[in-house]
Amino acid sequence: RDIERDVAKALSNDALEVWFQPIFGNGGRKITDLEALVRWKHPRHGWIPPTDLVAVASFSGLAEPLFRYILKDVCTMMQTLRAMNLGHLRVAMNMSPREMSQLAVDDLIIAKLRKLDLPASMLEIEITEDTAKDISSVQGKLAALAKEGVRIAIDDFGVGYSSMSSLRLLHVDRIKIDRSFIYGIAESVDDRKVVQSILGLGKSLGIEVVAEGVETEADLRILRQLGCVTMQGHYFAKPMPHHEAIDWINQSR
Ligand code: G
Ligand code: G
Ligand code: MN
Ligand code: NA
Repeated sequence: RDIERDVAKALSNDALEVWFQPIFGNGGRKITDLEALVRWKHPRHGWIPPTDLVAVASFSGLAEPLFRYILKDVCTMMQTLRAMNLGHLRVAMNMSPREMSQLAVDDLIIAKLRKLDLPASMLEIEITEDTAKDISSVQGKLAALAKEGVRIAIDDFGVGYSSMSSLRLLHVDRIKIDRSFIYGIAESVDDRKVVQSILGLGKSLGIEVVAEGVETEADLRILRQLGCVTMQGHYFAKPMPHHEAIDWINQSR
């Protein structure tokens, strides 16, 4: 189909962009990571949701080329950060359940990091709870990545399938609370309780918890009250192209 051909063309023409959104520690006071988010502006259809791009690529045999493309831009950002003496900042890359099960993501990542002499500890991968459904096909890959020093986060936590045991089996360093729970936090006691219990879970398992989708001052205040340390959202910063993200970091220092 047309769209499949367009993805192939975008990959060979270098027409995809990877944008970066800061993640903050210390109660929202200090940048700790950048989350990489792919962006594709189709010449006729405009901005295509990344999940659609990833889905099209995976059924047209382009999953690996797309993955390599994004990984390359992620590594370029890591190189930029190191050159600025900001090697303590990490870059987080999203991976769909399909990418996790179908691609040799561990080999691809480890080879790339070694080739560029980049420390594995600068990279975090974000998998979703649904990846944990098919635990046997991903456990070995995650173990290999964790052994190398790559960090592992569970994204969109609370809306998908995952078991408490999978958090241990999958070497999880971080849980990212789905932004649907943060959205209502100022109005909804129930959402606040969900967030509180995920924070408690993280604390008792020794897993860092990130609140995503922080959009207002009120969200921030409540999250701090609940003891949440790590946060991300439009209130702090939106996803930005490579150079804007670097300018943003320089200005906020
Ligand atoms: O950036 P945005 O809000 O449009 O992202 C929408 C969804 O697409 C999110 O679930 C996000 O995790 C996913 N996504 C963004 N970039 C990537 C990527 O590079 N790879 C994969 N697999 N998913 C991505
Ligand atoms: O599924 P995942 O958590 O990877 O989705 C990340 C997407 O969420 C990013 O593409 C980004 O565009 C979007 N996002 C980031 N911060 C906010 C926010 O504060 N509010 C909303 N509505 N979306 C956000
Ligand atoms: Mn994410
Ligand atoms: Na998320």
